[in-house]
Amino acid sequence: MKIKRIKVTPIAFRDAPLLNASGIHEPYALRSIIEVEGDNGHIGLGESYGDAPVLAVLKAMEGSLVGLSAWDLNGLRARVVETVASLADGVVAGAELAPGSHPSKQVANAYSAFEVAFLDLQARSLGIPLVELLGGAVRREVPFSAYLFLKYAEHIDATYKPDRWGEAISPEQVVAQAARMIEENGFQSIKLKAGTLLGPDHEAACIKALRQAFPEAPLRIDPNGNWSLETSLRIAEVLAGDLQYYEDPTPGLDGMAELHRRTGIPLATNMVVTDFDEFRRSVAQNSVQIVLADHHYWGGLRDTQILARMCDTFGLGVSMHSNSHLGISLMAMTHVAAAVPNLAYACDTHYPWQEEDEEVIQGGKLPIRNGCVAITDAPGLGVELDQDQLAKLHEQFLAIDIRSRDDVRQMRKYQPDWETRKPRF
Ligand code: GKR
Ligand code: MG
Repeated sequence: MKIKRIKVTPIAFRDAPLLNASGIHEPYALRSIIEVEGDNGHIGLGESYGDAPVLAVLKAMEGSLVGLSAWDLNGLRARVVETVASLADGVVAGAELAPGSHPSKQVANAYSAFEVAFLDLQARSLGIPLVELLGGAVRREVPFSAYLFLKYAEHIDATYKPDRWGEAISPEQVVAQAARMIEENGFQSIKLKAGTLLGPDHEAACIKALRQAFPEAPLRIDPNGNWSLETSLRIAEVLAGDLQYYEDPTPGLDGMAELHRRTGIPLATNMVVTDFDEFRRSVAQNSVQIVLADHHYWGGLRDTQILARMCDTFGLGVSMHSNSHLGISLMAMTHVAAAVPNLAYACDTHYPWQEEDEEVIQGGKLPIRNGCVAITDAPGLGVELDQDQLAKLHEQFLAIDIRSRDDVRQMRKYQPDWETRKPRF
């Protein structure tokens, strides 16, 4: 089976005013939707970042893959490497909180975007679920966690009406957000995004309130490296006993290693271990105990399985990181997670934050039941593209002026003197 046609479509969908270490989400998130058509008429789907530097590579790949065998993943990798090298001069910095958009990840993330679509095409052609190409499902239902954000009620500059979640600034509001997200999706684990301008003590108070409201739920807090070692040590003392793991409290492999040495608290990351070289360095100094994988920048579904195997070999836990995404990514995450035997923690997903009318797959948003996304027997990823929705979200992309995610620029609309400073606290 040869590749007959490739189409990469940038899209934009509404995103809530979620606070984080860089600042605040912009009113729209960007993604790329990838369609890979084989000469047998089947179409494989992929979803990746939509930021300009990533999009430039994905677009440049459109012509170079036609005629390649859909089974030739080594050939795909070689063509990605060639394309990235030919574009090297045009590269600009990527968003810090979306590690996959960083220039050093260009090959891994472009390869991943097409690898998923190639695997989807292969599986559809064989009439089997994609997970079977990954060795088969060790679980049919993949657990995800409630991913909470401190947030404003509305954007300062959006032209659309406020999202349905309302403000979440006080601990009581954060508990209400959790209750609603759990009620709607059945999540059993809870993660709070921290590192925001509200400060570590306020965020620790939110965790205390969550602990009281949900005494049994595993809890995580993720300040995205925005706390100094001293602050991380102080908050570790406050939250000792409340956390399942402490995610990226402080920057760098050295800082994380020192924090673990002094507290013994399990540390998770999607920031200091983002490739195999950082994995090696982390293992050498025991910087982290849980790696949050993300196929979008770890080089695809098969490399994510290799990462999981390495975690097993070195006695580390493995789970999954997420940025704002739609259903194709959710199903790619679910298929690979279903094929990872040592996945012992509920994965992250931003999916509940995405609006009902902005899913790009047929049938609308995928259900999350009992906190899990299920693998079905449908071929490939098990989802079909809704071309009308794709066209609508592409129009939306064309109508806005955001071309790369920039949460700092957005925060300056609220606070003109807002600066990039890490760690801030
Ligand atoms: O969407 O604000 C956000 C998150 O902070 C995201 O960008 C991070 O990459 O969710 C991510 C994380 O776990 O660090
Ligand atoms: Mg994180």
